[in-house]
Formats: sequence, C-alpha cells, structure tokens
Amino acid sequence: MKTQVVIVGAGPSGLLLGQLLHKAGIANVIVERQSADYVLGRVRAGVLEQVSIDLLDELGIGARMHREGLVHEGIELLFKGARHRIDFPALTGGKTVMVYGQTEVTHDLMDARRAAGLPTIYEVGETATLHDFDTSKPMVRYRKDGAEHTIECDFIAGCDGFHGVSRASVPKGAVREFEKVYPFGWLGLLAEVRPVSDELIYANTERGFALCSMRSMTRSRYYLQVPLADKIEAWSDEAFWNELRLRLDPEARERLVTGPSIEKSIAPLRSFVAEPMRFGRLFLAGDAAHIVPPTGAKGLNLAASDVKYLSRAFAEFYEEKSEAGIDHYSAKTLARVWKAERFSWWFTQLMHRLPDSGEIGQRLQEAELEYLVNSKAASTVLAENYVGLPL
Ligand code: RFL
Ligand code: PHB
Repeated sequence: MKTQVVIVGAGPSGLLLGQLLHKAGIANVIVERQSADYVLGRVRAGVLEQVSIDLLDELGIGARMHREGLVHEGIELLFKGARHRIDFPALTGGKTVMVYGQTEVTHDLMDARRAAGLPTIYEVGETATLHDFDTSKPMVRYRKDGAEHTIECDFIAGCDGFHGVSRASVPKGAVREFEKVYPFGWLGLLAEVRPVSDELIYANTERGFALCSMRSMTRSRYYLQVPLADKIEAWSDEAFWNELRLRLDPEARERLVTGPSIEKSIAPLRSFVAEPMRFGRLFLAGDAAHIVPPTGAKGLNLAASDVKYLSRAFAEFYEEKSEAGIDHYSAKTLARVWKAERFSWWFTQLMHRLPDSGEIGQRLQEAELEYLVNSKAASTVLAENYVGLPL
C-alpha cells in the first residue's frame, strides 16, 4: 500500500490529524494498536479550550459538541474550607471553556473518518515498525491476520501516545527527554449522578486534592489524590464517596449525590517532554511527545494544537512545495508545549498535598492560594492559561 502520511495511533491526535489532512487533500492511513471500541472505552479528558473547539468546528464536526457540551465560565478553588470563583470571561476578555468528554470527541472523529471512507487499520497490536524515516521514502510495516503488510509513504506522524512505538524508534542519542514523576496519583470515578456543582471544583484539603468534574448534567466525574502505591481494588465505591465527602465544603457535601461507578481507575501524574518533535520524516504529536499532569486539563488540548501545526506544515509542503513548515514544526510546537507544561506543573503543585514539602511548603502554598484568589493579576494568570493561550 502507498499513501502520503501514515499516522500511528487513533487517539485524539491521530484522528484529528487524519481529518485535517483529509480536508487539505492529503491522503492518510491510520494504524492503531487497539480496536475502535477499546479506544472509545478509555475515560480521559473532559475540558476543551477554544483552540480545540475551533478545530472541531473547522472540520465541520462540532455540531454535537455545541448541542451537548457545557460552556463553563469559571472554576472554583476550594481551600481552608471556602470556595473562591475564578471568573474566566471577566478576566480574559470573554473567553470560556467547554466541558465535553474526550470519548465524545473521539466518537465524533471516528464517525467523520468512517463517513469520509478514510482507511484505519485497527488491532495491529505491538507489530507496527517504522522504517527509513531518515530518507524521503519512509515505511510502516505491521502484521495483521497472520500477514505482513507494508505502507510506503512520504511522512510518518507518531500519534501513538506515551507508550507508543514512534518515540521508541528514534535513536537514543537523537532525543532528549525531560521528566518529573509526581509522588501521588489520581483515583477517578465516573457515575450516572447529577454533578455536585454547576462548575468544576478544584479542592486543596488536608486530606489531599479532590476534583469535582462532570460529563453532563446527569453524569459526574470525580478525582481524589491518592498515594502512588494504592491499588484500585482497595477502593470500593463507598470508600471513594466517603473520602470525597471529607474533602468537600459543607454545602457541597450536602449536595453530593452518589451512585455506582461506571468506571474507576488510578492514573499516575507525570510531566514529560521529548525534544525535538521531528526526526527526518517522522513527526511526533500529542502524548507521544509530551505528558502533562491532568490538573490543568491541558493534555487533549495540547494534542489538538500540535496537530493543527503539523497539518499546516504538511499542507505547506504539498501545496507550496515549501519545507519551511516542517522545518519549524518542532521549535514552534515546543514553545507552546513548555508553556502548558509550566502551567500544569504549577497548578498541580499548588493544589495537591505534597508529601515532601514540609510545614514551610504547606504555609507557602496557603499564602500563594490566598494571593491567587485576592489578586486580579494572579487570578488572570490562572484564567488565561486555563482557557488556553493563543495559538
Ligand atoms: P492517546 O490518547 O494515548 O492515543 C494514542 C493512541 O495510539 C495507540 N498506540 C499505538 N498504535 C499503533 N501502534 C502502537 N505501537 C501503538 N501504541 C499506542 C493507542 O492505542 C492510542 O489509541 O494519545 P493522543 O492521541 O496524543 O491524545 C492525548 C490525550 O489522550 C491525552 O493528552 C489526555 O487524555 C491526557 N489526559 C487528560 N487530559 C486532559 O486534558 N484532561 C484529563 O482529565 C485527562 N485525564 C489523561 C487523563 C490521560 C490519561 N492516561 C494517558 C492514562 C487520564 C488518563 C488516565
Ligand atoms: C475531567 O473531567 O476528566 C477533568 C477535568 C478537569 C481536569 C482534569 C480532568 O483538570
């Protein structure tokens, strides 16, 4: 088989890139390790910035998001028993975010890809291998149903997440990795119950961080900071709800509706960047190149901005016969990535109980939170990063 761009991975980065390339008239094939159902079964991000909303609109697949998504004009920070609202439109000149799950985005993208008749090869397992991306004729090989397949292409887009094959295919000396692993994880629970509040609540409590989020007005997503060593089996639904209650203010505690979990999992928290994001004709995008801790809700949005830049670079290559876009992709993308990394790291260490920071660390954190909610300048820094920096 032959195509222009092989995309490795059918997560949000790969699917979005596929649609953007299709719109630009660039042929692409996606090769995915898992089945479509498996990809759709992963519960992940929940908040879209304007950049991501615009991208879905540009692709003509934003209708369901506008119908079912929830526009949020702020978040609440809970500390020392009281909630403080950060008003996004007031602080950012009218900007808001949209609560619409990654699962729904993925669903809409898969539907659009199927409707356009674009090829996606699911369930290749760990068999995909990348070849000759240091030449102008790269190849992707994979095995499926007992047969070996080869796709010849002009470019490979590595959209295969943190554990994918793309970054791992780059010679060790060619890539520099920066990493911080946090000494705690997030225990997440999804339940078919009314959210405790109309807006997201980020809580810093003496029992640890908690987040009250949602997927709709009848479906809630909650998270608790837990020790990294905790096992999911040790957390019954009842234990989760009891602990969450203890991390809320009295009003929220009163309003909390509990119910059986639809999904429950523990995710580790990590900050990670690989530099550069281009190796000859192989380009990394999304989690394949960088990971942020979820506190700032930036992971999915960064994936969207990466592929926006990458699709423009490929379009420039084919339409204008110019390599300027692909040459600048890595530096341009990384500049945005590092800003989101900074914000996510800052918001994480501000909102969590940090086991190693001692009493002085605790007092400094409290002082910063007080300053943050009482200073318009400081609140603006949070608001403008949360709604997303301009492309
Ligand atoms: P994904 O979503 O990981 O998709 C990568 C795809 O590549 C496939 N793959 C392969 N395919 C072929 N061959 C191989 N060898 C392959 N190896 C892997 C995988 O099966 C998968 O389908 O990366 P992508 O597309 O870059 O999208 C990034 C986002 O998914 C990610 O940034 C966010 O979900 C991060 N994230 C969150 N972000 C937020 O903004 N808010 C959140 O609340 C939030 N929660 C989360 C998260 C990520 C989590 N992970 C990764 C464990 C919660 C979790 C649990
Ligand atoms: C979510 O709803 O899953 C979510 C929302 C905001 C975050 C992280 C996760 O910061």
